[in-house]
Amino acid sequence: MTTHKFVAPTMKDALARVKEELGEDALILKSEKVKTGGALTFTKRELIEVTAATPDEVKADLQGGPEFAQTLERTLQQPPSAEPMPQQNAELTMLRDEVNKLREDLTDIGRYFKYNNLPNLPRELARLYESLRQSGINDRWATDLAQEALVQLGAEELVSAQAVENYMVNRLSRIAQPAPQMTSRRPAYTIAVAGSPGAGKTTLVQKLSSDPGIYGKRRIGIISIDTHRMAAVEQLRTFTRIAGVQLEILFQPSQAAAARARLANCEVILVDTFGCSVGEPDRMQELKTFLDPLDPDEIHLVLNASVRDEDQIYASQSFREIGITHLSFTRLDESMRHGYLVNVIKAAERPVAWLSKGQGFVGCTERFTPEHLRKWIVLSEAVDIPADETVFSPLVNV
Ligand SMILES: Nc1nc2c(ncn2[C@@H]2O[C@H](COP(=O)(O)OP(=O)(O)OP(=O)(O)O)[C@@H](O)[C@H]2O)c(=O)[nH]1
Ligand SMILES: [Mg+2]
Repeated sequence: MTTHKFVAPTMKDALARVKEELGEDALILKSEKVKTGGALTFTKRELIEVTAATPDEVKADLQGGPEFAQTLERTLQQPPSAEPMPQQNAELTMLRDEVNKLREDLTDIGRYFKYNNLPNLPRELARLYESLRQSGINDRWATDLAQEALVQLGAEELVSAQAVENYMVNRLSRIAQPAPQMTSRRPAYTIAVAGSPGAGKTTLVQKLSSDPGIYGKRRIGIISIDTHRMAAVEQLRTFTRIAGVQLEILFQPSQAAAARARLANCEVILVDTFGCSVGEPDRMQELKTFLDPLDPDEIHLVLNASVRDEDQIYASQSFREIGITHLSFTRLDESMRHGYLVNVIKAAERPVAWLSKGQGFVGCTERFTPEHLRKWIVLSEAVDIPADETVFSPLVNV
């Protein structure tokens, strides 16, 4: 068969020459790297050689006998070379970039229709939607929730503020789940608290152990592993002396078993830990070496509710490695709205145990329930929509 060889510095140039000389329909039979130049290595140059033929030339050869067909088949069956040529690499990268760009454009178009062309919402749902957003629930998520409610609720429910509210509280409580009460009745049920410095861990331990509405009436033991600061040890010594609570201080993880044994008669053991900043992997690892031998039934990540939700989410991700089982929030008294906590709970994927507000030890801590969710997302002062206005078009910036 008549074939044609084209040698050029790049694949692009070689293909351009093939097209120019053999036309658009030319068939590429082979391409390979070839070296030209003198015998000396440094004078050699790498070029691309493309073997091509016109469709008529190929056909003539196939008609002429099976030999070329077999050669062609063998060539096609050859595994692609392990290392694609630079030009092929460049072309693949370009193609991949194009596809990714197209994908991004499509996602943007999808988002535009989803979030900017949200159908008009019935008044009660529009009101709750606005309330969700003002309470701090992520804008996009609030839009998804409103759309979902529009599909799920019947016409009668959609005109009832109560029905819309109940739907949303139920929906969110599937994500922000209240932690079940202590399940095991085994003695010395152990609850550890962990979190960033100043999150309110020690205060929470003091509240849980002294509030008669919580564990205040039970036999409580406290284990402290916060020996980094002598002031912290002294603070707990004074508290436990006054509260009549047994205290064990752990300086080494190896002391864990003996400390637990001394507290064996306690119904609940609370473990207070040193604060770990999210950027301190060594400290986090040290915390884990203390907690592992204590084998707590629950490990609560204590989060300061007045910190930005993104930072709380970041903390929740960092503390995952120590085996966080629950979330407890403190300092709720320091912020006015709390819907943004649902963003944190959603990201952390852990049930919520305690909510704490105020510095007093008694009466400032509550078990989280769906009713808290209701208070968080239904803001009485949320944008009021005039009674005669039955529709509302929320616009969300993409
Ligand atoms: N307003 C308010 N202050 C709180 C609350 N909980 C704790 N605090 C205060 O926050 C400060 C830090 O609390 P701690 O309990 O010492 O925090 P911690 O996480 O043990 O801190 P480190 O041991 O240093 O990591 C103290 O001044 C507490 O009184 C709360 O719910 N509301
Ligand atoms: Mg502390």
